Amino acid sequence: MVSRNVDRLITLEEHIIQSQNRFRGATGELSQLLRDIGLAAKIVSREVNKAGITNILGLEGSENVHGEHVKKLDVFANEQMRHALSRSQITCMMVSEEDDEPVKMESSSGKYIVFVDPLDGSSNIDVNVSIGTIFSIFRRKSHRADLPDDDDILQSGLEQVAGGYVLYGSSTILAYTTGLGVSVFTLDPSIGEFFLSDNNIQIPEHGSYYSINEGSFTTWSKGLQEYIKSCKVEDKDSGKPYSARYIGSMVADVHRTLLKGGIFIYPATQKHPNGKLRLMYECNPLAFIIEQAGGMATDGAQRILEIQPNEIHQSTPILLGSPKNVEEAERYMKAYAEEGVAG
Ligand code: P6P
Repeated sequence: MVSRNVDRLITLEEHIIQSQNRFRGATGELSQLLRDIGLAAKIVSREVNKAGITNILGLEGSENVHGEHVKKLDVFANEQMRHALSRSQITCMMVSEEDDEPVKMESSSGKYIVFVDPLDGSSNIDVNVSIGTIFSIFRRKSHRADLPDDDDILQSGLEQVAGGYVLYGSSTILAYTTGLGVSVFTLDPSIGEFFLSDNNIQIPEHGSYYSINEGSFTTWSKGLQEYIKSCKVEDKDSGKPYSARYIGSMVADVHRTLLKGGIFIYPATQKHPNGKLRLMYECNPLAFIIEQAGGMATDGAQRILEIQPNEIHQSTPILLGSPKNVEEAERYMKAYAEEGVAG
């Protein structure tokens, strides 16, 4: 259970409290919010891991073997996150991939706004591929006596106070950062505790994996096409040819990139001219994690975290991973910039 930079069993709760003590004037509210998210993750993990057995994969409205009203897992996960966030009255608003509009919490005086993709990659559930929950936490700008407004919601990723993800795979892991490095926890389902498995994780400076859906190759920019072609040609200095790895579940592809290095790309394509992945509840929190681990995350031209949002569900192209890999990809894309999106 204990692994890198960890010399004794530390639970998620203990780690959150210890981290809180490093923030002068911390009130414990962010710690409570992170613990609430951890609880929701345990509940979702239990359902994800028994989905195949209880036929919960059914569409909404049907009944499972226990005669329970069956929800699709992403609806279930969204409800669990909403319950967790409303319980402690610390969150004034939740913005979810599952809800068209921001959801006002019972307590409009809460200090935080939480963006969440409750179950990213949910289309992979039916084929037992790893899926994930992604969360991003901002402090409201408006006074707690007022109702939250657009200025509270449309903040750049640089304003995040915390970000992280849960990966429901062969084991359930939770990774988060509050800007003091990235810590990764592994769930021991037998006792329902997340234990610290990697503290202050650092992404390799360079990696030999590239991760992109090559099915849309013909619609990429010329520069990206040339970069990916270069990944397949022998070049001893850079360890090419690289290995291609693409799971099609962002949290799983990003977690592998964090641990093994390399680059993950979801580019602009003809079908998704602004990219497919969502800025506020997919790209921002994962960019926060990758940068805190010493990596890079850009849209091909600027840091993801510096993008000023104008819409809660807007998407963005994204390249993230080891600095050397992202820098090389950007060099290719800039060199051919005048070509635009090919095809
Ligand atoms: P494509 C899953 O549906 C998702 O939102 C991300 O988790 C994943 O990275 C991406 O879409 C995969 O998209 O177009 O390659 O199937």
